[in-house]
Amino acid sequence: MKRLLPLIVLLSLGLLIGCGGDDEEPPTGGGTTIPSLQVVAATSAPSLTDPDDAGTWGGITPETLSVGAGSDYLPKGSVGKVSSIPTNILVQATTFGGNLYLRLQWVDPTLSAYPDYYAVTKVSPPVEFSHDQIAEEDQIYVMFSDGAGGYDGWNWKVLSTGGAGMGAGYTMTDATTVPVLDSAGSASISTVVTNPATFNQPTYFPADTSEFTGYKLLFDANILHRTDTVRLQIDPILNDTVPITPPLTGGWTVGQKIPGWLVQPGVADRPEAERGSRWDIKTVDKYDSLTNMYTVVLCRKLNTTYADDVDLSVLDSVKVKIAVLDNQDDFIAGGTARGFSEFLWLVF
Ligand SMILES: [Ca+2]
Ligand SMILES: [Ca+2]
Ligand SMILES: [Ca+2]
Repeated sequence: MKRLLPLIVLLSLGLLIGCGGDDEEPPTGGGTTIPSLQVVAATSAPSLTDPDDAGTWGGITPETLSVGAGSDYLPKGSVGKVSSIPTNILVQATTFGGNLYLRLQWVDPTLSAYPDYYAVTKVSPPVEFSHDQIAEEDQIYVMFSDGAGGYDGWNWKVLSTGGAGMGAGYTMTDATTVPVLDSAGSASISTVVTNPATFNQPTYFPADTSEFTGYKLLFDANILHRTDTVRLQIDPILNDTVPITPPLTGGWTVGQKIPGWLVQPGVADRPEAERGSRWDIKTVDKYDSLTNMYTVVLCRKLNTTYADDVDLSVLDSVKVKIAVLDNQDDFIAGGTARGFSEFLWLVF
């Protein structure tokens, strides 16, 4: 027992320090050790076109955060039951040129990227569609504690922000409200616009129409208006390509999807003053259908100068929590499609 005494004293001391730790002092808080990640500056700009960028991320060991394993992970009292999709998320971080770069990886067995879509219900002729507006897709919130019970939120959605290489800024001010979008810029900017319906038929189609298999319909390329005619398919009787007008021709399959939103590329390249506080986060992502792994890189200025953002440039550390939503658009609702991570200290 005598031999153990120094150890017990040491452990007790450690426990006391742990419990008494200020919430804003890494690495402990609330009696539980909070993982921390030392953010080291990069020597060159991390890629915003390649989410793997081995030159940047190959040398940074990821921190693994648990997701949804306990009520302690809830960000607010009003947020409902925690679920466990996924069970963990890998986080890497670095800085370069006054920006914070985060790389997140998590497993999601379903690429849920159709918040609004038309589906082929009848193939010949004319092709008929249903129109589903479910407003749900895979997404994350990276939540930076503002030190006053709220969060500065970076929100990435697989299609409706990520399709344009962006994340949207949100403010989470108290325990009773849903996240509120950061203030807009001087110009009204959207990363997506609706693909209008006429009698349930989409107005815009991918230019390869029936061959289309993706979920991103880009507004400024590979797009076909319903009244355009194209030479697209072989007519079996004429044995020649014939001009057709979508969607009245064959070549479609039942269940095939046409995006209900058109992605506006180039939003990330627009002037900062136009993008404003709402669109101050740039992203690049990929989904690996073999490993079911999302990889998302997010980049924002440490100090955006906007009032609705936490100024990370004056902090030596910040507490971060991540919300992972699987084909879900409701931040507050419980259920199996939404989980929150434990806290992580980013130490600058
Ligand atoms: Ca999913
Ligand atoms: Ca912002
Ligand atoms: Ca913000």
